[in-house]
Amino acid sequence: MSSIPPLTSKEAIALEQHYGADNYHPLPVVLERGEGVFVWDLEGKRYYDFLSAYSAVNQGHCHPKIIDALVTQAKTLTLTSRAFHNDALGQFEKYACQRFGFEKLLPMNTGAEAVETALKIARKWAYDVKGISENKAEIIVCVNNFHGRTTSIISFSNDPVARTNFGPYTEGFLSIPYDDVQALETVLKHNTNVAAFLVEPIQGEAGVYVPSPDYLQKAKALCEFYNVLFIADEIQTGIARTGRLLATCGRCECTDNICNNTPEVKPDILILGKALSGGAYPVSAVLSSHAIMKVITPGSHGSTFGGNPIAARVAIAALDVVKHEKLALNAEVLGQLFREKLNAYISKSKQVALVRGKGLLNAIVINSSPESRTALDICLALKDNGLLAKPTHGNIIRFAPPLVITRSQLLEGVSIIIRTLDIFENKRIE
Ligand code: IF1
Repeated sequence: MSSIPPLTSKEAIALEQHYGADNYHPLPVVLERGEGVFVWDLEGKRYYDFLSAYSAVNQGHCHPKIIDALVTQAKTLTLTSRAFHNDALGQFEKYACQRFGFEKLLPMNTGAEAVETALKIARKWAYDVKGISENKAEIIVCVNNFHGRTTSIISFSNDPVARTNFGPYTEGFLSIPYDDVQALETVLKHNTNVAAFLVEPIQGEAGVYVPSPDYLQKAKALCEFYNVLFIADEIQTGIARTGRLLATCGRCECTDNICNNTPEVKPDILILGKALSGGAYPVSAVLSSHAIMKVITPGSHGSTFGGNPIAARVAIAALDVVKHEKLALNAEVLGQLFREKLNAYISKSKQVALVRGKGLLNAIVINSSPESRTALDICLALKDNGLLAKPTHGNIIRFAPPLVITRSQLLEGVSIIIRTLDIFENKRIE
């Protein structure tokens, strides 16, 4: 038995406010338990989780197969460091390489670490292979990107809250508008020192911004032409979230023809995190080819926890669940249904301007300023009505339920959303 007495939600929030750093502004709900698409607060109220821990819990909360893998391995061997081999890492590396269509995998823990790893690989490749002179390598990134919180990553963020007063910043990044092939071509033409182009297949934090259908394919072709590595950050879009195993569709797992309209774009470097573990454990990875990964040599990169046996077993189980439960297909089909239902609502709505997204990564844009608190107020009301979601800006709400959601659960979620939006329909719009 734990010696900590049970808390009310109010007490739990007060503890965090008193002892915790103030780096978040969570909705006032204290979650205690989760199962599938549902989470429960300390008072026993049940909610639909339409955030899925920012798409980490694609396989649903506490998926029994993933938790089994976690518990079994935790009772056997937890951590060896990479000073020794362990019997799980190689199996995970083989499984993931074959599944995603790559030759080599470098395991890390968090998304930001994997992004850092990809940037280090790209820079070293630029010097060792491409022949760029020392310290001159540049990496192209996009305006409104989100790739994590480390000092180097925030160095190329344009979000003032994430960036201001954390300098001095890491140099060597060139920023171009997202979804702008011309801008990419111009930078590539005028800079001979470019190592890589780092891009999110859909910009999540920017408000689930889906680029033009041929953007990634054209960007990849330009990168090939200029001998520049194409790095896809699929930490949020990967692992079936957008209706395919990867949003870049590196390996399509759908059994029918729903992917035929999407051209395959194979990144030179693929970054995965979040749902790679189904949210049960921090697991991230960078995948690439022999030719690129060979620039990493003993001692040049690593991590105490990266590639540990629990992470390896959990990731294999999490990827198995995606395949066996056909989560990509479910995300594709139910994502279409979600947008269809909300579009029908929007056609009669004065306050919701549009719904956009792919698979089960969607957002609604409200007719309100990005600085307003309308989206937050709607999320508070959604919470009262039993559905959890989070604004990305004052006027955008992201909806990303676990991909194990059923059709009837999705429809119930939609009806909660519509019922809640209706309450706001006649309120004054800021
Ligand atoms: C937070 C956003 C989501 C990511 C992409 C790398 C990372 C993330 C594309 C870093 C992380 C999270 C982190 C979370 C908020 C969240 C987020 F709203 F900020 F943009 F998901 F949409 N690349 N995204 O989305 O991965 O190091 O966190 O494991 O509070 O920072 P991480």
